[in-house]
Amino acid sequence: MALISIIENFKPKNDEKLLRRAEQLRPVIYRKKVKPAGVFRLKDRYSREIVSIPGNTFQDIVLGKGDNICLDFGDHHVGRLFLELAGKGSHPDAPAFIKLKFAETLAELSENSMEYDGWVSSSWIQEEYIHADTLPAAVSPRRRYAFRYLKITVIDTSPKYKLTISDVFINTETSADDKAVLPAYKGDEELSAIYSMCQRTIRNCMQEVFEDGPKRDRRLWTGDLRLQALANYATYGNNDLVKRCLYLFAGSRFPDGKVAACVFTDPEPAADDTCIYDYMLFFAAALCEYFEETGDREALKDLYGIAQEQIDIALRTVDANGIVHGEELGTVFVDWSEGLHKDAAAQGILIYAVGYAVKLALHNGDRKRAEYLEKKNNLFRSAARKYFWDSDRACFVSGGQAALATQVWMVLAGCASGEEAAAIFERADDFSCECTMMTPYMHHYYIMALLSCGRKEQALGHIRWYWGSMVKAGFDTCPETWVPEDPSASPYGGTAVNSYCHAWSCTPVWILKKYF
Ligand code: RAM
Repeated sequence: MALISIIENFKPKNDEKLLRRAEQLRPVIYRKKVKPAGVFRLKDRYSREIVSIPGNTFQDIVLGKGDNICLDFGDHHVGRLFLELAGKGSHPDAPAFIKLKFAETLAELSENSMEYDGWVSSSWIQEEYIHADTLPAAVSPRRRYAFRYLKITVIDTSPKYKLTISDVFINTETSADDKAVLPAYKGDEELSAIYSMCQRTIRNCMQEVFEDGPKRDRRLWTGDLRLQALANYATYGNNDLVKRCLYLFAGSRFPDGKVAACVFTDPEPAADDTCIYDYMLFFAAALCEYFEETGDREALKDLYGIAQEQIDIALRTVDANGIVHGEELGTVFVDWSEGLHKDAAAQGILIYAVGYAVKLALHNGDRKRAEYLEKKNNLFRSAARKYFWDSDRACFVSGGQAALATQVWMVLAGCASGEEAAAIFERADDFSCECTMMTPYMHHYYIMALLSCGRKEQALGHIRWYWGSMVKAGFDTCPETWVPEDPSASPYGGTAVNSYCHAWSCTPVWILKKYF
């Protein structure tokens, strides 16, 4: 499913006061110099075969036309590259022409970007062609990159000279303060490895906002923010960054008041003309959790009305049977899995979000609103039971399909609970076969559903199996989509644009500390 929304003449509704507050909360960026930890080359430019380099140093390698050299910076980093090139042989009589390929994973290093033909722009693929007219030359691409590996391929020098690399380093960037990081979760080897992969992920996505991924799209998404904030509370505790992002979403919205799925911050804050029904509703959850974490009354006062407005907008799409029609507002996302029938999940998401709006109302001393919403939720739950519960199969069915994502959202909405819900998840594998969940984002909600009905062991087992399989596959940070049985799955029509450091995927940092 391609997620592309274009609204002609879209003009976001901006609130200067809220945007000014967001600006005041712009974070400090911390920088650190990182040198390569290893060096190797690929047998051929796009080969997966690694050839080791004796001595493991780059300074002695002489590169001619067609040669490549790969630098391993030892871990995933976000930052800017500095490279010093020199000529070897006769005086250079032609420019050195090189290609830089930045890769978050080893597999990405061997991909040929020309073969990518998906619906997400190929301009995200991290590569640059550079001419050095004179040598020696200091080369520093203007773009910030997210990578562990760097491949330098020499497109050409000249018959008179070859190329050497005299120095190379990354100046890393993050708004996560390593000195302020909270103690790590102490688990066994497997859980500790999962924790540190997840912590690295949130760290590297913390920039001037919580970026979904520092490779792509490098910006703020509402649904991502809700989970990023949780991961942040358990690790770096940069609560002002969460606040800044909430104010950005509130400060630039759809003309009709909807919180956009995503907000651009440069050159000026501007809501994207994309509405995701689920994300719009999660604004209330993110605000509620932020308030519970910080007790920040200023934010509650400024943003409460906007959070409740999102709920009211969604309530207007509920039909006479008590069933919501989120698709009238924008995309109903739920997960990237192809073929997922989303009606029941949309109903569950509404009930779930209304639950947070109730809590928010109580935090704000708004009893009447809380009671009104509680009543609505009871109706929505009855409607969900009536339309989506299949008593023969003893599970929820949407459009004839009993997907695991459907069960998750119905349980999180309280449409089944206790033993009934637990019995559903005892058969989780059957539902998973019906439609495989594709993102760690959806797996997060699965874990939360398991915990809500007392299946703690299954939840921990699932963290070990799912996130553990990322560690086993060699990821330093969490990928945005991950299907252990199909490592090259991509919702975009090609893995070249997949992000391998995606903060919606790193919630075990929070889950492990809170529940285990
Ligand atoms: C992708 C990004 C982002 C997500 C949206 C729905 O573009 O991965 O994280 O929120 O999809």
